[in-house]
Amino acid sequence: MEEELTKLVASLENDLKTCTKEADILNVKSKYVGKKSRIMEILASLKDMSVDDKRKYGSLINNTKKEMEGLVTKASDELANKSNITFDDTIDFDITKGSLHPVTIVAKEVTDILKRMGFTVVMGPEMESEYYNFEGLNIPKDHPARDMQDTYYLDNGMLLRTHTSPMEIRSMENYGAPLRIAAPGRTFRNEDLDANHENTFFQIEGMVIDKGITIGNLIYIMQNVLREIFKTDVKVRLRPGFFPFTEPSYELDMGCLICGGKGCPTCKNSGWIELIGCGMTHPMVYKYGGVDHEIYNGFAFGLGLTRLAMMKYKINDIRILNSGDLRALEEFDIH
Ligand code: FA5
Repeated sequence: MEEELTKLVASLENDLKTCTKEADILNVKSKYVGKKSRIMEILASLKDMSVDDKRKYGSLINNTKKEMEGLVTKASDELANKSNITFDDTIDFDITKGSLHPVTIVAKEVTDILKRMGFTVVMGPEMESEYYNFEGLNIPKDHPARDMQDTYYLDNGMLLRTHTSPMEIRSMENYGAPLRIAAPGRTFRNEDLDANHENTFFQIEGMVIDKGITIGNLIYIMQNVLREIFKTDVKVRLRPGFFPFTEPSYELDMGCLICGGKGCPTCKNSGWIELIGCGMTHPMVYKYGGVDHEIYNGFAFGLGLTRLAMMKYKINDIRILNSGDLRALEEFDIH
């Protein structure tokens, strides 16, 4: 018995010497002092020993087990002191395989274009108050427009922002007029999912406030952004829309690039993808934001970045973008 226990300790010490990372030590620990280890077997056999043997070996076995556990802890501490960082060799760090997410790429491209046109980029919270998401945008409680954007309400009385438009009010409050901001970010809606509707998607808000702004300025900016993103003129149409925070309001659709406008499941056979909501800012919104509408006016728009990424990279189903499935994303030519 004494000899076997001595050998076990020696063997454990040898194995611990070969450990270079915490995972190795855990393996050794399980081999020597784990549930199915030899020392546990010997310990369990104590109960069947004669009273004499129990007296003779009981404390020796227990002390050996404690000694072995102590050796493992010591080796683990020594390794941790050597370096706080341990690398797992099984992870493939080959960076040539990585690429930015398509939405990240178009978000950066759109913000860069807007920055060149004099816009300041601002970021806002994803968890919003009802005031900034609705009231400040002229959408009072019980207004039917609240049903247009099915909202995730939180237990703390806040909500997940349904659009980036709260940044209009926050920016007016923070910077006043004149103003030219772009606010990209994640937005959330309790939607039924389909090929072009997600419940988590990205928008970028744009707002311009100055003197003598017209709808022509709005159309010019939309055209410029799309021309620079697609490097060519794309087919668009502007149709009347309804938003309580703009008057007049418009929806801008672009010709579906998945089917070339012929009609497909992505555009629900219409040949068009709804991309941007926009309009001339409503007088009530200036009031909430503290801007003097006697002097200033302007426009705002909310562009769907996730749908823009779909069109740019010919991704036929929006759900692919949130799936986290790299194999699916690798199919698209993203550089
Ligand atoms: C809005 O969200 C308004 N806040 C836009 C706006 C801003 C109007 C400023 C006037 C002034 P809308 O719900 O239409 O509007 O969404 C704008 C864009 O976001 C859509 O055109 C679309 O590109 C994108 N979008 C909307 N819902 C979804 C969804 N479920 N999945 C993916 N993209 C969506």
